[in-house]
Amino acid sequence: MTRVAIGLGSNLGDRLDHLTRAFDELGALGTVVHVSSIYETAPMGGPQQGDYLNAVVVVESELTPREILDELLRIERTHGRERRERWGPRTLDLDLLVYEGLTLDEPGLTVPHPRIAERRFVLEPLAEIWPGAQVGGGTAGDLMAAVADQDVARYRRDPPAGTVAPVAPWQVFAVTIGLALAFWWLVDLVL
Ligand code: A4P
Ligand code: MG
Repeated sequence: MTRVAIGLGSNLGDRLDHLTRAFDELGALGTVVHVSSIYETAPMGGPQQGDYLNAVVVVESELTPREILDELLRIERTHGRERRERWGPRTLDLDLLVYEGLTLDEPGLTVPHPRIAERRFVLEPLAEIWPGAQVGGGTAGDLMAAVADQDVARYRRDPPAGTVAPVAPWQVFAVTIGLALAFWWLVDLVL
C-alpha cells in the first residue's frame, strides 16, 4: 500500500458538486484516508476565469502511478472535462500530487507534481491532511510560509436545503432583550 495525494480543482458548473462527487469516486484508487477542507481560490495563470474550489484527498493505493493517472483522466471525463487551453477553466481537474517515496519524470507524468511549491491552493489543503508530504524542495508544511501572501479562503458550505442553522447563544440573548424592551415600551404606552 502506498500513500498518494490527489489535488482536485473546479471552476466550471456546480463546483461543489464536482468536488464532492469526486471525493467518493477516488475510492476507485484504493482507500480514501483523508479529505481536506474545501478552499475557494483566485485563478493562477491562464485566461480570465472564475474562482476555483480546491481540495486534496489522500488515498492508500496499490496502483502504479501510471494506473492512477489513467483513473484520474477517466474520472475527469465522466465530469465532462474538456481541454481547450492550458490552465483554462475546467469542471474537474485531478492531479497526482505525491506518490510516497517516488520521484518520476516521464512523458505525460511528473511526480511530485512540478508546481506544488509555488501554489498555496495546493499546499494549504495538502498540509492540512499530510503536512509531512515530500513535494520537492521540502515538506508541504515547511513550504507553506513561502506562499503565505496568496489568498485562499475556506469555503463555507450552505446548510442543506430544508435544514435550519443552529441558533447561537448571543442570538437568543439579543432576541430576549429586544422582546423585553418592546414589552416595557408597550406597557409604558398603555399605562
Ligand atoms: N501530467 C503530468 N504530470 C501529471 C501529474 N502529476 N498529475 C500531464 C496529473 N497530470 C499530469 O494536464 C496536462 C497533462 O499533464 C495531462 O494530460 C497529464 O498527462 P491537463 O489537466 O490536461 O491540463 P492543465 O491542468 O491545464 O495543465 P497543467 O499543466 O496540469 O496545469 P495545472 O498545473 O494542473 O494547473 N488556479 C487555481 N486557483 N486553482 C486551480 O486548481 N489549476 C490550474 C491548472 C491553473 N490555475 C489554477 C488551478
Ligand atoms: Mg491538471
